[in-house]
Amino acid sequence: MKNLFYEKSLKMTRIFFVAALCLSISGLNTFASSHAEAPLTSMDRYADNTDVYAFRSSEAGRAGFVTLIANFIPLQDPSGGPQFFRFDDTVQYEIKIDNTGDGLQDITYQFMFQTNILNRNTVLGMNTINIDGQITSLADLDYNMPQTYSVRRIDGSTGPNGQLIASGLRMPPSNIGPRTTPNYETNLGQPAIYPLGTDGSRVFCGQRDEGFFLDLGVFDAIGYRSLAPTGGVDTLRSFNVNTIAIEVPIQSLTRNGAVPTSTTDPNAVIGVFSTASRGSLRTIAANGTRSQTGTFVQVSRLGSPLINEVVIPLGLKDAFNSLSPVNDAVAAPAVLDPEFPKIIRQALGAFGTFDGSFAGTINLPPAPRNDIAAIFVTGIPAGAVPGLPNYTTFLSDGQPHEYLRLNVAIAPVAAGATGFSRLGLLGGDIGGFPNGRRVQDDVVDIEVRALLGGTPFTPTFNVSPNNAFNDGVSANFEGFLTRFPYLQTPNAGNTPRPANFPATQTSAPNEDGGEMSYINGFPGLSYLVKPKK
Ligand SMILES: [Ca+2]
Ligand SMILES: [Ca+2]
Ligand SMILES: [Ca+2]
Ligand SMILES: [Ca+2]
Repeated sequence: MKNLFYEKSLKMTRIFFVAALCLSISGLNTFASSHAEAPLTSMDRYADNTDVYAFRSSEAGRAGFVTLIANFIPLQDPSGGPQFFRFDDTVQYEIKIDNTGDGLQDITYQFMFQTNILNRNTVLGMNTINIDGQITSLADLDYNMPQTYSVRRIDGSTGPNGQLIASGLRMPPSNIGPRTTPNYETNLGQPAIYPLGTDGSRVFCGQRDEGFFLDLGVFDAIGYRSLAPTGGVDTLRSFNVNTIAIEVPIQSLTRNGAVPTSTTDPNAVIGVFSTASRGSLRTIAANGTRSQTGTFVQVSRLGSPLINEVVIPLGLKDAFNSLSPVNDAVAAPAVLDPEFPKIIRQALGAFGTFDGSFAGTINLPPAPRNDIAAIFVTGIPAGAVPGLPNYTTFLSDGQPHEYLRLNVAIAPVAAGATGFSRLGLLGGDIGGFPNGRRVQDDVVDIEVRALLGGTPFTPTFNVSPNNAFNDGVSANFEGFLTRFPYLQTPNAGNTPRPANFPATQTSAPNEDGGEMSYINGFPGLSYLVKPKK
């Protein structure tokens, strides 16, 4: 049934698109969609885009390639078994590229997953003891619920059904723990990197360490511990995500099918975003089975980080997740007069930082914020940033289209290399965000500074504290790989999770009256929660 639905849905893509267009004009409230930052997606995590990355590959020997990554299924506790984490067989996951600036994808990489169950008589799930209980290869029979996937490329030459470029690729299991999945990266992670076609492309789908790093205390009334680059808490430390990563030659993504040589070449800029779609009709049968049929409807969408979180108003968040970038004009008012910088001003004016290093008034650029629009919805025109090499990330037909914009003619700057800055463009490094997004880019600090006007686009406001914000977390705790798929080995289940708070913190009351004790001195045994009702 799924395959039939799958084929049918592909044919329906265009019909859906026209329908979506009409709906977006007729009334936003008819939309339903999701992402953890939005009301509906927060309840649909298997279709929840968490982060998109797009960058020139920095791995040795891969200079002619672009890496595109879309992450899903946030906040995975590595020990969350026995089903653990796999992609949703009923979700259509896609990475889309607009290389013409009209907000419509010209190239789509479409991923569909299928779970198989070897032994239905076990009480366990993803793994069980079919042979010896250890999963030491992708083909190991103890991998009891192996998931495979297909990759389809849809572009102008393939027609709406696209071209199947791979099928039956086996996902690695989640990193279940040191007994079940020993030597995870060697046995299961690296073998799950597959070649695609004959042009050197590669693909990886599977669990990874959560590479997004920030202090989520920011959502507690801008609870910055300080404004320094260190001293915060990598709140997402030790969590995992599910990753879809693809690495393809530059010329397979550009408008003219060529490798651009000039950083001001309009053909050099590509727009990248990711979506997840579900069948419009979900059936829950009395025998316990569930199915989805009907046209695929987009329920999650992501380009630049944090836009839906901190720019799009609550009442529009679900709608934004259902929109194509072609229709982003409806969200333009939120971009031109964003609320979040005002919240920062208000909260820090009232509370300051935890360490008392900052308390005071922040002056903000007045609306309309054309600087924000340039950074996020049209791209940066050539010559717009004095003092930096001339380049462009401009990609727009004049309308706002929110996605990552990557100039593929700009040479990659690897983390640690000369010229690298975690602040990307703001740090004088045009190899990073908002020129695409590398895994190491500190997008939280970059975006907060941008929202406060602390950029060269608004010189009057490009002063401290506007251009000096740090959330105290400047790197992913687990680090990154220097090779595809760049995101680190997933954190293993069944190992006590390290603390998400400084070791100096000893105890704090729980909201519901329980008592939370943090045990220090044990790197693994970091906290206990004792509910007291
Ligand atoms: Ca296009
Ligand atoms: Ca085995
Ligand atoms: Ca991490
Ligand atoms: Ca930061």
